[in-house]
Amino acid sequence: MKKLIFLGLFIGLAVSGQSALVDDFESYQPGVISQVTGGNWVPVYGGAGTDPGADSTVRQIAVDPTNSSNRVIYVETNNTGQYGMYGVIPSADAIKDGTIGTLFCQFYVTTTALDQSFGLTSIDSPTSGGFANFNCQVALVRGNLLVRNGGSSQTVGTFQANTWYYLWIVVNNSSNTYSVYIKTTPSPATSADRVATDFAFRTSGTDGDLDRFYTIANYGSNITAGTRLHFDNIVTSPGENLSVYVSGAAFNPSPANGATNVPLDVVLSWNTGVDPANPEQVNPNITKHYLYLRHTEPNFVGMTPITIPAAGASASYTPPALFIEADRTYYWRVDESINDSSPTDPNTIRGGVWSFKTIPAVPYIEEQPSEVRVDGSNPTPPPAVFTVKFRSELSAAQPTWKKYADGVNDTVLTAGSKYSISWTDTVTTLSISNPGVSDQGYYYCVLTNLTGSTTSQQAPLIVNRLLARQLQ
Ligand SMILES: [Ca+2]
Ligand SMILES: [Ca+2]
Ligand SMILES: [Ca+2]
Repeated sequence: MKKLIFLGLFIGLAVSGQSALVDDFESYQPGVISQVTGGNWVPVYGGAGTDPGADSTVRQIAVDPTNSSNRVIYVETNNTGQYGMYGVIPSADAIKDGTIGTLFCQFYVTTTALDQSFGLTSIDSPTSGGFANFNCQVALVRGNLLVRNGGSSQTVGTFQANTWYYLWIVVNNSSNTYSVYIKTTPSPATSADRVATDFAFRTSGTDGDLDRFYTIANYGSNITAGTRLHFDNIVTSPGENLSVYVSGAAFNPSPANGATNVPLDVVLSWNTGVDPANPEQVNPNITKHYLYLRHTEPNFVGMTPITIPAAGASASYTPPALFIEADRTYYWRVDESINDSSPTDPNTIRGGVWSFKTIPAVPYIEEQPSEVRVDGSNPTPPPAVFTVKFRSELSAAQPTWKKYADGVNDTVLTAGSKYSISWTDTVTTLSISNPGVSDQGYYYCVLTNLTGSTTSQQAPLIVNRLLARQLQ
C-alpha cells in the first residue's frame, strides 16, 4: 500500500497535519486481490452463507468502469454468502484513539440491488464477525443509504447506480462518534452534504485506533448477483478534512492502458497532472516528467527514469529505434516532478502503472474472410471473391489459400484458370471463376512471414439451388 504523503495536495486543508493516500489502486495489476495486492487487501468471510474462498474472483483490482486509465477495487456480490475484505491503513495514517480524523473515499455501484457496508474498524484482522466488526459503518441497502448509530442503522438518504460518490467520515475518536458527508460532484463537502451528525460507533465494535478500511457484503432477497461495489482514492487526514482527493498524477496515457497490437514505432504520450488547487488547470509546478519503461516487470526495480521537461498540458516520448520489440508487454509509468524534485523525493507525484502489448511477430489478421453465396440459376455467375486483411510488421507475408471440403480435406489452391490469387502488404484475395456446385466448401488463407504463420478463419462458399419447381 502506498505511503505517499500528499502534503499540500488537498483543496482547503482545514487543519495542520498530513493527509495520506491509503490507496488509489494504481500500483497494482488487475486481478484477484489475494494475488495482486501483496497483502495490502485481505479477503474476509463474515461467517454466514457460503464462503466464496480467498482466491474467488469476487474481489478484484479492476479498470474503472468510467475511465479506462484508472484502477479501482471492487467486491462483487454473488448473493450466496457474507464476505468482503479489508485494507490496512498504515499506523501513522490511522485515525488514532482520542483524536479527530477523516476518512475520504469514492464509491460506485453497478446496480442498487445490493446490501453492502463499508467503513472503519479498529480490529487488525477482522476475518470473522462480519458486520459486528464495524466502528463506523455506512451501508448501501437496495437503493437506501444507511449509517449505523450505535445499536441500529438509520436510513439517511438514497443512492444511484453508475455514479461516483465522494464520501467523508469525520471521526471523533474521543467521544467515539462520527459524521458522514456525501455528494456526487468533486468539490469540498459542506454542511449541506452532511447526512449523519455525531452518530455513535457501532456498540459491538472495539474502541481503539481506526486502522482498517473494511467492507462486507450481505446476501438475501432482492439482491442482484454480479453487482459490484467499487472503491477508489481512500485517504485519511488528521482533523476534519472535507476536501476531495486530487491525485495530481499524469493521466490519459496513449497507448491506452492495456492496448494490444501496438506498433513498434509507438510514441508514448500522456496528460500532465492537474493543479490540486485548481483541478481544471495543469499544475504549473510540474517541471519534469520521469518516465519508466520496461517489459520485464512493472515495478521498475533499480531503474533510472528518463527525464522529460514538462511544457504544457501534455508530453510525449519516442522510444529509440529497435527498442520496442514484438510480442511483448511493456509497462510504463510517469512521475511528475514538482519544482525539480528528484525521482525519489516524496514531493514527486507517482503515477499509475500502465501497460500495452506490441504486435505479434507473426502476421496477424485484421479482417477475416466472409461467406460468399452464388446464384446457382445464373449460367455465368461472377467470380466468388474471398478477402483477408492482415498486417505483418517485421517481414513481408505471403498468402497460401486453401480449400477445405468434407471428405477431401485441405487442398492448396494454385493460380490458374480456376483460381487467381493476389496480395499486397496488407490484403490478399482469392477469386474463383465460374463458381458452381463443385466449388462448394470452406476457404481460408495461411499467411507466412519470416517468423511464422497465422491461419485465417474458414469462410464457406454456398451455391443457392432451386429446391422445388413450383407447379403452374
Ligand atoms: Ca484509482
Ligand atoms: Ca487496530
Ligand atoms: Ca476512541
